[in-house]
Amino acid sequence: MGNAALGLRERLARPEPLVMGVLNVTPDSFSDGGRYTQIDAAVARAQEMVEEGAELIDIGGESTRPGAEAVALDEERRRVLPLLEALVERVAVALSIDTSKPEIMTEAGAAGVALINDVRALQAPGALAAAAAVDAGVCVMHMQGEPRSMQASPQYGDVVREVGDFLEERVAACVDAGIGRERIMVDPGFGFGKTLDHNLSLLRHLESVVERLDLPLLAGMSRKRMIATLTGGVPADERLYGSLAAAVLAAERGARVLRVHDVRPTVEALAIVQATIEAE
Ligand code: 7PJ
Repeated sequence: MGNAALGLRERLARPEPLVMGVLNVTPDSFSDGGRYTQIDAAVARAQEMVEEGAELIDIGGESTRPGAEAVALDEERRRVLPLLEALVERVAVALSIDTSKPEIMTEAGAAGVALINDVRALQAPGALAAAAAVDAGVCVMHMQGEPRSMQASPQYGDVVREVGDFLEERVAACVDAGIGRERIMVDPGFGFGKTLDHNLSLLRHLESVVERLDLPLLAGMSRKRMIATLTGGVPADERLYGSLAAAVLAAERGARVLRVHDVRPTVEALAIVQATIEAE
């Protein structure tokens, strides 16, 4: 049975927000040991996140952090495909592949992935067609520039309007390519070619983005620099409290999927949000 059969779409139709756990497989994420050890470690981490309440696991083999260099196709394939195949067999939640490469989309589709998560919004040549041919959802994200240089000097007239315009255009491109609206999620791309003020405007006005696009919205702010900047520059593994506040604010404004590193704390925080939304 393909992992896609686990019903991400049905899950998104329910009102509770869901947590996507981040599983990075860049060389520094599960250091030392051979390839099997790395796969075992990554599978164990995925299982841990599922036990903590993750309903989606996002597998990423290309670092898209500010300043990161591009990764070659073969290298990305080697990082993510054996792991994806192992996870499809061993975890009982939907799997997402964080990629911009059409070849990886096709191969991940054959392996049973449930979501194609593309920070470049399917703009690479061949990506729309590759995603359209896979039986999976897609997440299109806004980014200004490219990871290597995107934080140099991000500029917008009206960030909320421009991000909305871009997402609307990409949704239309998806639909034209044969990707039905029921398969599409959108993401404003926190931290991707945005200053702190841009990120905060997007968060403050997230509800208007949700209403404009009228599609499930994914928000990823976990441990990002915007959290550090607002909390005195704390290192990445000490950004939990700020990350939780950001996830709560996004969920309260209508985000349906929260992409996070700290699954259990986020699941617990979101339980309070959802109970409050449902209260009399
Ligand atoms: C995001 C992502 C995000 C989506 C990364 C990091 C950078 N995919 N992949 N949204 N961020 N859809 O986690 O710091 O915000 S990688």
